[in-house]
Amino acid sequence: VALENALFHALQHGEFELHYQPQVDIRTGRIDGAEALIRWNRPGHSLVSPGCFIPLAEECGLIGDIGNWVLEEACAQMQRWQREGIRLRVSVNLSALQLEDPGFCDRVAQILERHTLEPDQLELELTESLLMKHVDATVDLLRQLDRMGVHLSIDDFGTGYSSLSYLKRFPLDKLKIDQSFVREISIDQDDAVICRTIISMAENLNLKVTAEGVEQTEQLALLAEFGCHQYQGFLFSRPVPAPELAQLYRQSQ
Ligand code: G
Ligand code: G
Ligand code: MN
Ligand code: NA
Repeated sequence: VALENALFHALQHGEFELHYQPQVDIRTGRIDGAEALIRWNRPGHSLVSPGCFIPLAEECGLIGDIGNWVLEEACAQMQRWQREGIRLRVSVNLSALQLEDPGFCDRVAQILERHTLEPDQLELELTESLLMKHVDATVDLLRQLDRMGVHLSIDDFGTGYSSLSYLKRFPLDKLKIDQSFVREISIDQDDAVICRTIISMAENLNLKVTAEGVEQTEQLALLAEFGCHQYQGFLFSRPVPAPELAQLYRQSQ
């Protein structure tokens, strides 16, 4: 309960911040996107990991408000960058509960409009388990978002228990290969085969592929050979505050 109260307080007192991890076009080496990742600067505490407080926010019902704050802040930041001549697609992680809000689609449309952004500048990251909940309602909602022009990706791809049938049912733009398959790609033949297979399947389904958790040049070389489009990982950069992302963007152009 103490932590729940602290989360509520954090939202009201502006203790949350977004960091951005570059997403890099493998062929050109240029940053063409960034994933927004929430950070909590809790006074008197060291950094609290979202891996810890996001599940708590989901349990105590604060995820809706926190998720809305994330969307709002990510779009505000895109607008600031746009004014500086930096044009990036920003991806935002969604929790299942956010899709249960019947007003979600309208809210996204309003936020984009208020920040004079094109819908295709925003990407929403969904997990397989999220897609498997309330399949029918989710399909409708995702179709609305897709018609609006918002991009949709599957996060942590390959780690869910779900069947692949949803790749046909949902209007997706991108698969993000989970970092667990990338980690040993250059030493484990099975992981290499999994990555290559995901990439070629995605190619055939007209989906883009982002590899996550790329830390070594050997991993990047293999992913490039397999035809992967984009990568994200400590090899290029950790998630960083917005001003640093702008610097990295300019250096990469
Ligand atoms: O940066 P990392 O430790 O930064 O993120 C840990 C976990 O928290 C990841 O699974 C990531 O998807 C999740 N996460 C980070 N930011 C957000 C957010 O804004 N919303 C949701 N739902 N999850 C987030
Ligand atoms: O679950 P999701 O993919 O949204 O979360 C991304 C998580 O992966 C964040 O916690 C982020 O900090 C972390 N991450 C990003 N790049 C790397 C990397 O190269 N190596 C490792 N170990 N973690 C990474
Ligand atoms: Mn993610
Ligand atoms: Na992921």
